[in-house]
Amino acid sequence: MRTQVAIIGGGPSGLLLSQLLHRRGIDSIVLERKTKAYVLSRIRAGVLEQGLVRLMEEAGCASRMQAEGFTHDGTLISYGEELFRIDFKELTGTPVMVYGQTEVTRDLYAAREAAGGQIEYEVDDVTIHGAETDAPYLTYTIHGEARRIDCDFIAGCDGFHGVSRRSIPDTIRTEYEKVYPFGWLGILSETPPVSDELIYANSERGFALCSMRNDQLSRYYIQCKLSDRPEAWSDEAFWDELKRRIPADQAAQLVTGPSIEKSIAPLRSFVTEPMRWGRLFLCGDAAHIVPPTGAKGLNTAASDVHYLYHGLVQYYADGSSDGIDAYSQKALARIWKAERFSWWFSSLMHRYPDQTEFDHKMQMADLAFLQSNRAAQQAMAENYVGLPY
Ligand code: RFL
Ligand code: PHB
Repeated sequence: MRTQVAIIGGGPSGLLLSQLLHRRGIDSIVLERKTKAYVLSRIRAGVLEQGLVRLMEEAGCASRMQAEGFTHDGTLISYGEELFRIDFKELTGTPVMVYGQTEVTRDLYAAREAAGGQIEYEVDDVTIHGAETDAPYLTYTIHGEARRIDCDFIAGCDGFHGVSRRSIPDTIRTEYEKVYPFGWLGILSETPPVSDELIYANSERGFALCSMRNDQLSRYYIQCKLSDRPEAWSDEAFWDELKRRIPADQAAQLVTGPSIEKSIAPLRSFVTEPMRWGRLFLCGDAAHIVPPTGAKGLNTAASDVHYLYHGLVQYYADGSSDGIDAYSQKALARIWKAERFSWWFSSLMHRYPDQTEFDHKMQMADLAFLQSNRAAQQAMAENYVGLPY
């Protein structure tokens, strides 16, 4: 088989890139290791920056998001007995969109299928060949049968555990990593959200987050030990712990119910440089990970897709490789700022096992400053709604 852009990974990065390229007459094939049902069963991001909203519009995939998503003009932060609001709209003129990654992915699959786009599911042993030549190709197996795709470019959109990043020789690749000494235990429940806006809570007992998918579907997280297992947390134990970590008024109003999903995610900051090796380009979680506290993971994947998509369109329109040559540098410049914000917001909101009383006082002073200082709020809001690209 032959295509212009071979895309490894059918998560949001790979599907969005494929659909955007299709709208500009550039063909691609997406290779996905899992089934579509499996990809759609992963509960992940919930907060979309306007940059991603615009890309979904450009991809022709925004109508359900516009109808069913929720625009949030601010967020709530609690610590000790305090609760305050960061007003995104007033501070930056920009809101965020609450619409689940599962739904984004579902809409992108529907668009690819409607356009007759080629997606190969349940592929194994994807191997990258000739990335440093003008004739790269991929080999893989599907249901035991060996196949090959020749292409002009390869987009590595295969997430943190994919093959693309590891295909770049160690001599070329530098990795930067910070692993946090706790995880997030998350549940999804068919209950009305406790608040119209998200609540990020720094409590004596650890971090908690109240989020949502719609007015009958809530998403809650609590900081947990890395050694915890989701099966060991009963729904009752989760709700009790959550109530102890959020402000008393909200705890009193919290509607509880059975969880329909429960999982633990570790927290990690990670960046690989460069994001390009010859004709291979890394996008999204394949190249970088942020802790979820700033809701930046899917949104940084989207800015990568934006830069790569425009570089490829320029290449096919007028033969100029300026855009693709600048890809790694432009993407990384934005990534590092999102890494800094996610690291800062995580450090501010969690309890660390080795935290001293001094460290705790620093967190409280930082939160009190954020609560009372408009410039600090503005910096937080600009980062949360997404830096421009
Ligand atoms: P994905 O979603 O991991 O998709 C990669 C796809 O590649 C496939 N794959 C392969 N296919 C073929 N061959 C191989 N060898 C392959 N290896 C892997 C995988 O099966 C998969 O389908 O990466 P992508 O597309 O870059 O998207 C990134 C986002 O999924 C991720 O950044 C976000 O979910 C992170 N994240 C959040 N981001 C936000 O912007 N806002 C949020 O509110 C937010 N909340 C979260 C999050 C992530 C979380 N977890 C569980 C990690 C909350 C959580 C709890
Ligand atoms: C979510 O709804 O899953 C979510 C929201 C905000 C975050 C992280 C996760 O910062």
